[in-house]
Amino acid sequence: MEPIRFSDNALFKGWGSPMRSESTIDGLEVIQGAVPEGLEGTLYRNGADWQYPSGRDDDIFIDGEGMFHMFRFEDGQVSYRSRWVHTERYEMQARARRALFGRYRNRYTNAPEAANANMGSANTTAMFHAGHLYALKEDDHPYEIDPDTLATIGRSDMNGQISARTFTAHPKLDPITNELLAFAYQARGDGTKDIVYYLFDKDGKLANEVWFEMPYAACVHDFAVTDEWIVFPFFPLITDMDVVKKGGNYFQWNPDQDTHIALVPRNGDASGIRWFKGPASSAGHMMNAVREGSKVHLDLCLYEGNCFPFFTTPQGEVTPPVPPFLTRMTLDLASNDGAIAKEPLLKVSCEMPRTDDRYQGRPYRYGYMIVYRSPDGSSSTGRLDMETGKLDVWSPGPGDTVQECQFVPRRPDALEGDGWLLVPVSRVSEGRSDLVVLDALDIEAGPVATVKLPVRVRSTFHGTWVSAETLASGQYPYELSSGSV
Ligand code: V55
Ligand code: FE
Repeated sequence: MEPIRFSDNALFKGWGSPMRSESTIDGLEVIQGAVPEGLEGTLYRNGADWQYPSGRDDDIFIDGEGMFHMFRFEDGQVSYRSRWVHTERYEMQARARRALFGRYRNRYTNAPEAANANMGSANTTAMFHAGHLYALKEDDHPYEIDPDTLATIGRSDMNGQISARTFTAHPKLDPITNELLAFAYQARGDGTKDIVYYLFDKDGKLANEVWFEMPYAACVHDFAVTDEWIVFPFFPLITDMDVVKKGGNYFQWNPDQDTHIALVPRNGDASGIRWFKGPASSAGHMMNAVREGSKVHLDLCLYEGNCFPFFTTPQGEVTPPVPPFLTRMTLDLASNDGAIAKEPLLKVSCEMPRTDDRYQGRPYRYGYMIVYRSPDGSSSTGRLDMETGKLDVWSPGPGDTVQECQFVPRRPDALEGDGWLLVPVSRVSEGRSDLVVLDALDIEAGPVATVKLPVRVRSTFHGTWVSAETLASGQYPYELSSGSV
């Protein structure tokens, strides 16, 4: 067999060094404070780890096999479990005892036996809808996961309802209506311009499906929703199949192409789509979208340039890294100029934006994010009051970093912002993690509980909270209360 040795890529050093192991820890130590009463349920997180060294020097952090994590809060205790997602590619590689998949999303660089395999690593997020839990990656169908054991149940087309070849890793679960809003891009295969918007009802039945074409074969990592319009941003990170077939990057940064935004009617069809455009820019993540009369506001972590410098230009140029800033893009349906207006919302750079999920697509007051303001490489959890512009910050300490937070309402009908923030903290110097519980009303007061992990939760991208009640019933019991705290 081939020796197991990872390359000198900085990805595999320090905090990023591959874990390649699964954990089961019942009753984690609570080293500070106490788990709040009423916090009963499971935080599911998904990330990437490295099953085998690729033997290449071009690995990127968004690749790697899905490692699915759960933190179960039950009667004041928290238990942790992590499991590989047993995708088709994970299973093939486990049998071969080596990497068979090459460059990110590029099947032309796979080992011959994997040339026609499904490419999905299921490494990006967790989704719970209509009683089912899934691990998602945007280039393949969902994989269903057992919510208690994290065993992989299998690849799912949701009862034959996903005719696209792919499915987003940024679905929007409306916890008020229990609808699932989702999409698939490059939906008829690698390099295709096809995109489809999917709306599923509370029981998981397909309720709307709108196919249309993107201006180019974009990377559509995230989207946003409102009560009437679904917002699809297209940034010029574009797939060129001639390049892919030669073993090149799956996406290339095209600064001479425009940013386009399509507004698709939430309950209508493709004839109602409206288009907007502006200069090249990019983003991974949307915080929210809201409709205000004839205007749709899209709040996102915007890069005035290329958000992924490892994707070069068609000329092979590496573009300089640019910081993401929370920005409001406004699209006016009453105007015919199709322009995108831009307004900065925060001077500090930030990523992984979240809200109280009950307010996705609805007028909202609070945003939560990872803020980058420390020269020492540490990061903090922020809460932005969109009404006053005030940013509250909780920092884990020098050198330590936070991962994306999860807002949990204190009660199903709590006011907006009244709840907890669950924050995975990377104790970089100690090579292990904590899970911190903040009171979302006062994050600067510091954690109400710090739950210690003896292991490293090395990288997670996104996740979701499933209360004990939701797990039992399959439905979210949340209600909208008017106003915020
Ligand atoms: C992104 C993340 C991905 C991916 C493509 O943040 C884009 C953007 C975690 O995986 O495959
Ligand atoms: Fe993402």
